[in-house]
Amino acid sequence: MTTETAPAPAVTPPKPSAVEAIKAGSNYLRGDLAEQLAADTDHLSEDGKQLVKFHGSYQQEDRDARKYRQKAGVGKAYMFMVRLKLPGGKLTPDQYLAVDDLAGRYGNGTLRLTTRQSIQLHGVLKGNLKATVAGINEALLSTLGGCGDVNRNVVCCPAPTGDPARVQMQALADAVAAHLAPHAGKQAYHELWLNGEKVGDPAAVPVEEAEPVYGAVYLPRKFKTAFSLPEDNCTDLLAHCLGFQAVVESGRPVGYNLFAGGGQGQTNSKPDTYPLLALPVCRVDPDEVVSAAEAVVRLFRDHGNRSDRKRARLKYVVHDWGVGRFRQVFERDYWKRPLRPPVDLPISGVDLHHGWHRQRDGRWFLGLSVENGRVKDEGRLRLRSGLRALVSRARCTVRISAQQDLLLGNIAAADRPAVDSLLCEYGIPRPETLPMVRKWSMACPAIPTCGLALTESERALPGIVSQLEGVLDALGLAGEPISVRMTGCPNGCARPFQSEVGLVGRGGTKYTLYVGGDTLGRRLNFELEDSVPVERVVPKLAALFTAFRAERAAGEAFGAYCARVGVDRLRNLTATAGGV
Ligand code: SRM
Ligand code: SF4
Repeated sequence: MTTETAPAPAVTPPKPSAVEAIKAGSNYLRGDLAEQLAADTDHLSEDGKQLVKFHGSYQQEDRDARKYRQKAGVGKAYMFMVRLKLPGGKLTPDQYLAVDDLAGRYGNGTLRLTTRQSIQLHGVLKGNLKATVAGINEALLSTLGGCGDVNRNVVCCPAPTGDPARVQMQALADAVAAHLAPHAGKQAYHELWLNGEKVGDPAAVPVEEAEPVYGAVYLPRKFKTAFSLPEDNCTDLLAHCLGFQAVVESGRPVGYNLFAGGGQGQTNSKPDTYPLLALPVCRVDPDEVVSAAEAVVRLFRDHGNRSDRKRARLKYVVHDWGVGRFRQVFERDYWKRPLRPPVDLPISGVDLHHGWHRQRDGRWFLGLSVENGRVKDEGRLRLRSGLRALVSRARCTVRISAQQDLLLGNIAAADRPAVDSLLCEYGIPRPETLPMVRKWSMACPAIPTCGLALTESERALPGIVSQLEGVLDALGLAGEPISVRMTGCPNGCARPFQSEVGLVGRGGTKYTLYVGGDTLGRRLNFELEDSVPVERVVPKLAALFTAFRAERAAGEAFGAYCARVGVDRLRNLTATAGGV
């Protein structure tokens, strides 16, 4: 007797997203970018727009000009953002000065320090794009992989203290960045932006030789890596696809806890998108870090979602599988040896690295707070000119933090007074004179440059922070390190879902208000109210701060208080604050 089983219903694999086809047809990131860049046009085609990201640039438009240009019936004012790839945020004095020159020559005259320790130039016209990228490379820097579906800028505590753990982490961050840089993509980059010479034909060799880690279609989406210390989580380790937390014994780094699956972005219309914190997976030795990073990247390459770009991040693989299955698959198919359990090392601090600090070699570094990472001259605060003067005269190294701040290093003790007087001359505030809430605030660029912005952010936050300073001062809470982060949309570029107060653009002048996160980046916040008009934000927060002052437990932080009392009580407090 034969038994017949019904054939299993055919499952149609989901259709790959349009970007997958663009990558596949690009011959390792070339496409027809060379022709497009040479053409006498002010913008790129849709495919060119996608490919140029891998080379470190985004096509944007001047959004301030949008309305009047529409009225006048003229097209968009196209311009490009150029993002450096700067592992650990490190620059020599000459490199910093070269980037500053380029910002003046081809950009909008400002430098934008990013939340991933990089620098962006904004307002570059298409005709100047090649010269800008070439200029960056002349300074021995690069933009390759600053954006696109690859491992993005690797972040790492930038403090040039010289202690063994930071020295090792900074070297490993460089090593991971170098190892995960696109391989054939590098050739394409040279052809397009530098010498124009074609070195061999990558299409003629097997994919695994041409692009050994990524393959011909690269990753399903961006991938982000961070290094941090338990007592100094200045890189927000848990916001990353992949995090390495140093395990330090008797002052020596002896290994790393590997975390996976963090990320911030969410999309309003898609309830299956959300911020998630990375989870501990295993422990690796220092000499295993690079191969562990590659193994996680390979897992993501093979298992990440290639049809829905909104869900194409490693965080959804970890979340959808559960960390147990993630560990299993990682161990069996990618790490290929037994995983060792992570060491329990709670995150216990974040150092903004502000002010003067002695390096181990006897020299000094100075951490400066840069409001929302924007380096510009405005009014009395001539930050851009002041930094130029400081870097030229003190020949100090420059490091950018993941909090959008700047660390000037390698300064001789004898030069400190001269540096201090230059700060004074250019109106650059010493961090210890700044209110806490300002130092702990961050905002993304949003309008006028970001094409995805629903509201203002960088231009709106300083005013809100000024008002908050007044409220906190009056309540005697000025000394509290309350973190306030703002973004112009829920993509989360300033990591607003981990801060004590998150303000996320909803549209027009309305924001979703989040509270209950953690200054140390250990906890996600929660939504308190949606679509809050900007003028009601401060009154609502004032109501919360007043209750916090009266009801807080000893030593309790604002975010912890909000998490403890819960959303219902908080909503009662804010319901009518600032009007209804
Ligand atoms: Fe971001 C897209 C700016 C860090 C999540 N981000 C963008 C774009 C390129 C807009 C676009 O796609 O057209 C923004 C350019 C604005 C402009 O005018 O410059 C932009 N992101 C930034 C920067 C400059 C914000 C800042 O204030 O510094 C940061 C540059 C980092 C760098 O140097 O590489 C920046 N972006 C982040 C972070 C924070 C982080 O990585 O620590 C996040 C959240 C973490 C994460 O990835 O989950 C982040 N950016 C996004 C997303 C949402 C991704 C998602 O999972 O859905 C987008 C949208 C996208 O990729 O389509 C995005
Ligand atoms: Fe643009 Fe949104 Fe990122 Fe802000 S959070 S830079 S508005 S994508």
